[in-house]
Amino acid sequence: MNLPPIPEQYRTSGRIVGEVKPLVQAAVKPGVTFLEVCDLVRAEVESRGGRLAFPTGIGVNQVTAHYAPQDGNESVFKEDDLVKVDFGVHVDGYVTDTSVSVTYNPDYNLLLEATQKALETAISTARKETRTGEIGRAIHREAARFGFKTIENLTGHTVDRYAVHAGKSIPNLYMPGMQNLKKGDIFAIEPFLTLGSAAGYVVDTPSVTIFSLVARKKTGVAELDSFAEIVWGERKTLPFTPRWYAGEFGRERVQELVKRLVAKKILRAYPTLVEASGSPVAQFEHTMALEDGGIVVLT
Ligand SMILES: [Co+2]
Repeated sequence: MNLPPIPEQYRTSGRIVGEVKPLVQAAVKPGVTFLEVCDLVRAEVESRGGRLAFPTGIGVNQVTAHYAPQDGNESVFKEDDLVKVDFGVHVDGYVTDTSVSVTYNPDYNLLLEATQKALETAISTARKETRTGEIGRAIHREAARFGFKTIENLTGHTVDRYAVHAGKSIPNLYMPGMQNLKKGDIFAIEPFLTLGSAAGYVVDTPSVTIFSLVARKKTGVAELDSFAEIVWGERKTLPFTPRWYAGEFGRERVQELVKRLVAKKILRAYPTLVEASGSPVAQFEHTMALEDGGIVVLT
């Protein structure tokens, strides 16, 4: 039985990601601020008719995922940093997700090369193999070949309409008993590699800059409900960052509203994740579809 074709919006979303990615790679330079790169991603995505699927993540060195700078942040990229920019686009809710690593520090060249190779190996494995554990094994093996480790508690993931993580995971090392891929799945593969001497896993930090609505639910508190309603109107359950609403509500006020909605379990919080031993982490990511004819890379 042939599958219905994947929604055209996935291809549009992936094409936008593919066009914006080289602009991002070129923009990350010593002296450029984190916020300049976030603003560039947003402007380039929106001028092509897409929307951000989640707040653009800026991960410098050991900062591995889920960090979105807020207004007033004056941090700049430095000469010896390893920088990851993780961004995603949705078109009508259809999500594609990517990540690139950039460095001007020659000490990290091999780590970036190995991470890129691990992604390529993972994609060619996925062309022959629907067992997600085996894709993880291929990533891990490629990392080890270069003397590096993978981050064991971060994974690739299926995506769906208005969902960045749709249920299945693609691990970065062999894991038994995982749900396998099937035709029609759209998924991101994202190897994270770090030094052989590193702990090889990430931990939460107290910094939280990314949130999403758990559901559209009323609290009975007017100001909370009106904020949540605005978020729902723009994001549904897709992630957002307080910075996006600071203009409308004021920077401090948004932080306060968000905090109260997290306490009421209306919002989910995604803490910034860092490598446990403080080691630098590299990441590359593509989103692809498993169609009748095989794997099609969308991004
Ligand atoms: Co991803």
